[in-house]
Amino acid sequence: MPLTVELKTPLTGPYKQPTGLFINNEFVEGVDKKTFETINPTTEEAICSVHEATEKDVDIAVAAARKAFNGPWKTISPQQRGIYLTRLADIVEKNSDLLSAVESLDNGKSISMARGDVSSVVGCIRYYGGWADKITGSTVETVPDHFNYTRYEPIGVCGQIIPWNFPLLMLAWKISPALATGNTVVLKTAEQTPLSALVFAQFVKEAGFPPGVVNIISGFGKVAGAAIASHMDIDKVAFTGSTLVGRSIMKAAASSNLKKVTLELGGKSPNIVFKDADIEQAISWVNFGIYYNHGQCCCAGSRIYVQEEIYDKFIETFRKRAAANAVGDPFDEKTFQGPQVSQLQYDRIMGYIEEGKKDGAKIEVGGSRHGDKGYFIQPTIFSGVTPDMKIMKEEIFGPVCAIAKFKTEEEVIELANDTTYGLAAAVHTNDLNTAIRVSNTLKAGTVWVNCYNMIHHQLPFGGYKESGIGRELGEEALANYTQHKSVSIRLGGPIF
Ligand code: TXE
Repeated sequence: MPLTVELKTPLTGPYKQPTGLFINNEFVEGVDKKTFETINPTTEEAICSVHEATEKDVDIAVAAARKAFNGPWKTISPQQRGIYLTRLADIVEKNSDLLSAVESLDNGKSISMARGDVSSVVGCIRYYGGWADKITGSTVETVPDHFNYTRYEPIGVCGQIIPWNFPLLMLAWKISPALATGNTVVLKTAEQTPLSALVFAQFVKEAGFPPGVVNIISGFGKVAGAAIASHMDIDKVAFTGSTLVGRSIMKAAASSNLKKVTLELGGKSPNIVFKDADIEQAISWVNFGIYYNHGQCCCAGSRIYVQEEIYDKFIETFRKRAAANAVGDPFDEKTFQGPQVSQLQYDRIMGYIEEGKKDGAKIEVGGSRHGDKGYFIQPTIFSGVTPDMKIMKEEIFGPVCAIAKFKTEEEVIELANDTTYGLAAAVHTNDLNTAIRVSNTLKAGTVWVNCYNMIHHQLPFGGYKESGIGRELGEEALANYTQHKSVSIRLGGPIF
């Protein structure tokens, strides 16, 4: 199979799509010459095939990353690392239209959201480019005849496994802090969405990164993903995906070489609306909180708690708002919600909708397929949902939310924290005291007040409880990609 195919998108016209595995700055075939198709979720038809990595290819990519880590990458100054990253950000920015269009084609997200993603990708890479030469240790006074200092050293070869909901953005979140701190990477994309990362890979080479520093492979979780998690020469694995697979990654890391592990997993985030909130504003954010990216967000505000005094008015207005969300062709500029990413995700979500109906929750709006082609699901609201119902407990990862009413602040805090997850939460109120009191009590890595989904690369992001381990973004992510070394020098004086 060729290493490049000609594809076209409605916005860019024809373009050259790489299909190979990106190892050592070149696109190559897999050792076993396997390929797999990627499906357009809007049409349910194959877009093209890409080369598939197996364990043998993971070995080759890891060897390339190791060689680069021990060789050229080690001798490059932190400032130069930053220059590579900022140059990469500039090239990505210049190619925003192409990257956004490929993202919409392969993932199904609306073009306006894809553009937002690419703009965040640029911001994230540039931000970590700025960090590269500002990673400093400290001197520590212990006793007078010792001079002590600490250093932050790169961990080594990092394996990174990303999901399909934000293919380019997850790539940027993973590689940027890893490269800024001097690591090399082998990143596996999700099997549903390999295309945009392969277009991006060309820009890595163009930005001047030495061969082997960034390796990007397409492949399946159980084969290439599992090979990364259990590899004896990978020093750290970073994973974003389901809690189920997160556990298996941790087990594989533990039973191989005890590589460092960071995990960004699922969520079932509460979105709390107090009676004193600006109700129109709150509904806009609640709508954005659950339906943004078609509900395919780890931090989606999928449990909505509304204080009883405003419950009926809230439902009535929110129902109209959700029904008005434009669902359809991702390349239509007006579209807010495109198709779900795959048949499998479509079936999972429809299964949850059936569960909700069976359990006796009330459908306020939606609940069915949208159209007759593509994996489209109507924006769906369930009201009167009780804590024991599956749709209140489990991550649905689609355009479906569960609403319940509450009486008091104490009650809603208990309800909000009654989950095994802890990724995000939101509070809508005009009372500053309530906002701060509740935010500080919620067990979640991020709390938004009077807004939702306002993720920014300068702020750490990650989960309490079973939503993950470690933090991505912000200064905190640098700690996930460095080893801290203490050096203690005896300056003479008496020996004990
Ligand atoms: O995830 P998987 P799936 C949640 C969401 C969704 C559910 C299932 O609830 O409905 O997970 O989605 C790779 N060893 N999230 O099945 O399987 C896989 O190839 C190593 C939340 O798509 O976890 C892909 O690259 N890797 C989430 C990545 O893991 C393995 C985003 C994610 O796939 C592997 C996505 C294995 N054994 C889904 N099995 C979030 N936190 O944002 C799979 N993979």
